[in-house]
Amino acid sequence: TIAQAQEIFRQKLNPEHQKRLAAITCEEALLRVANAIALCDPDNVFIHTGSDEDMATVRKLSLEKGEEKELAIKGHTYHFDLPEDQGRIVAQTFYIVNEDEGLSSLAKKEPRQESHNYMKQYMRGIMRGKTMFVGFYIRGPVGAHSAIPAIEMSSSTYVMHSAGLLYRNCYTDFNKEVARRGEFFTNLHAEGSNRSEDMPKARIYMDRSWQTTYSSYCTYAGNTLMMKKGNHRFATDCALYKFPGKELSEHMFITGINGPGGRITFCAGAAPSGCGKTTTAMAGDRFVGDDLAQMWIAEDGTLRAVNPEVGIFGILKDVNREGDPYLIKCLREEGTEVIFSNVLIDENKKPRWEGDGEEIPAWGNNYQGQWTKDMQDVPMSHPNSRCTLKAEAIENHDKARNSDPKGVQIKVITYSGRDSNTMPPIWVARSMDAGVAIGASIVSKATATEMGATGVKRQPWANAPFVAPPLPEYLQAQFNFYNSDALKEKPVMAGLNYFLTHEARGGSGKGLLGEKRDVHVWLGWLELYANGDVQALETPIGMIPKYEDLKKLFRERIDKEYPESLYTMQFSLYIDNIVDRIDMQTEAWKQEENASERLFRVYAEQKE
Ligand code: SPV
Ligand code: MN
Repeated sequence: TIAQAQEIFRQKLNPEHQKRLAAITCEEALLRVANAIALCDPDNVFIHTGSDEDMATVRKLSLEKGEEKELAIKGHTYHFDLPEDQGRIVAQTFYIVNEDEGLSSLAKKEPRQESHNYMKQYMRGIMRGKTMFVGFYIRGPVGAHSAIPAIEMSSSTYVMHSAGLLYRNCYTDFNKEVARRGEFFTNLHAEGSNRSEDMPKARIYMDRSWQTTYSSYCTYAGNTLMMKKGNHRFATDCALYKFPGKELSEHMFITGINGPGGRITFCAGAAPSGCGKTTTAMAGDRFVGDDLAQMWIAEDGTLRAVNPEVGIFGILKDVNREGDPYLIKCLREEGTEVIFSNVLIDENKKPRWEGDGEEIPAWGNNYQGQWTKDMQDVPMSHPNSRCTLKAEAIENHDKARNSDPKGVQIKVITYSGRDSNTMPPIWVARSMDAGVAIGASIVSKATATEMGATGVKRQPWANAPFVAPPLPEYLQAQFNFYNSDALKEKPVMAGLNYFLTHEARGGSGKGLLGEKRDVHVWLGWLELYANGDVQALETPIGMIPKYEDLKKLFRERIDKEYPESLYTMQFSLYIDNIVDRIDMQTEAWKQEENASERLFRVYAEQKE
C-alpha cells in the first residue's frame, strides 16, 4: 500500500531525499520505487532531480567508487565492463511471459514464476551496502505525442551518469507527463558483485505487462541502461497495440539533409547495430538522433518522428577524423563530457580504439589488463567499445528540432545492413509495399554489439531483436502504417548498402567499394529524388540513381571524382545473387505462421 511505501521511504531516505520524492505524486510510481527498495535493500536512496548539482554529484561518486576513472582531457572518463559483458547478452535476456503469450520467434522467454524465483534468489538484498539512485526521465520531448516517461533505478553511478547524458530529465514534469500519456516505464538495475565468475547469474528481464525491466550482475550500458533497448521494446508494443496503424517505434537514426534553396529534408534510417547509423546521422546537415525514432502519422497527414534520446552511445571502432569529423572533435578536444567504455588507455591517459587513425601505441591497459603492441592478434580495444556524450556537443546537431514536441517531418526512410555482395549502394522502392519489403529483407553480418553473434543473419527492419510480438504481426503493422489513408505524404523508401566489396564485383582493389564519406552523396541524392529534382532508372528491384547525377553530387558534396567504372561496379545488378536472396527471404518468412501474402507478392514480382 502507499502507507507501506511511505514507511520504506522514511527508513531508507534522508529527510532531504524524502522531500525530493514528495514531489512525485503518481502513486503507482511511488509503489514501484518502494517495491524496488524492498527487493534490493540498499543502505540509502538518492533521488536524482536532474539538476546540474545532482549530475555533478553522480559523476563525482562514480570516480570515487572507481566505476569511472579520469582521462587526460578534462571532462573525459572511462569505464571498463567485464570481458563477458562487452555487448548485449542475448542468451541471458528474457521476456517474462504469461501462459499463452504469443512472442516473436527470435525472442527468448521465461515463465513468470521462474523469473520471480530468480529475483528472490539473486536480487533480494543485492544493493546492501550500496546506494540506490532513482531518476525520472522522458523518452522524447515533453508533450510529444509518443514521448513516454520512465523511471531508472540503479546502484551503478556509471549507469546513472550515462542516463544523465543520454536522456531528458523529467523530474519536474513527471506527474504531468504520466497523466498526459497514461503510462510510464520502470527500470531496475543492480550490478551485484561485478565479477567475471558471477556473470552466469546475469539476467535481463522484460515484463511487458508491467512495462518494467530488471537487470542484474552486468554493467555494459546496453544491458543495464534499460531506458535504451528495454524500453524501446515496450515502445514497440505501444505502437502496435495502442496506436495500431498510426505509430511505429524504430531502430532508426533521424537526420536532415540540405537541398537547393534552403530546403531541408528529413530522413529516418534503420540499420542493425554496428552498421553505420551514427555515421550516417552525423553525415546529414542537421543531425537529430542516431539510434531510435518514434514515428507517427500526424493530423495533417505527414509522417513525424521524434528521437527518444538526447545523447549518443556510439561505437568507436573506425571513428576517425576523416569519416566522423564532428564526433572526433568531441572525443579528442576539451569541452564535452564524455564517458569512454572498453577502450585502451595509453600511458598518457589517452583513450585509443581500433581504427582511430593514429599511430598504434606501444602499450596500454584495457578491460582485459595490460596490452602491448606485440600482442598481434589481440585488438587493443573491444570492437564494441563506446563513447557516451550529449548529442548537443556535435556541431551539426539540431537541438531545437530535437526538443520540438511536433518532431520533424520524415520524407525519406532508409534500410541498410552489412551486405557484401548483393544489393547496390542505393535503390528506391516503387511502392509502399516494396518499401516495407526492403525493411523486412535486411540481412547483415554479425557485429560485436551482440555477445556471441556470428554469421550473416536476417535482421528485419534492424528491429527484430527488439520486437516482442510475432514478426508477422509486426510486418502487418508496417503494411498498415505505410499504406494508411491517413498518411497523405508518403515517404520515399529506400535501401542503402555501404558494404559492397571489390571482390564481390570482380574489381582488382581490396576491401569496400567506396569510402565512408560517400554517404553524403547517397543522402544528397535521396534528398533530390524525394523532392522530384532528379529522375532515376527503373529496375526490377526499384529505382536506382543515374550516373550523371551522382557524378555531379560527388563533386559538389565531397569534392571527389566518381569514375563511371566505379558506378558500373556498384550499380550493376547481379541477378543470381538477388534471386538467391529473394528465395532465402521467401523461405525464411514462410517459416513464420501467418506471414503476409503482401510480402510474398512483392518477392514474386521482383523475382519474375
Ligand atoms: C545497439 O547495439 O544497437 C546499440 C547499443 O544501440 S545497445 O544499447 O547495446 O543496444
Ligand atoms: Mn542501437
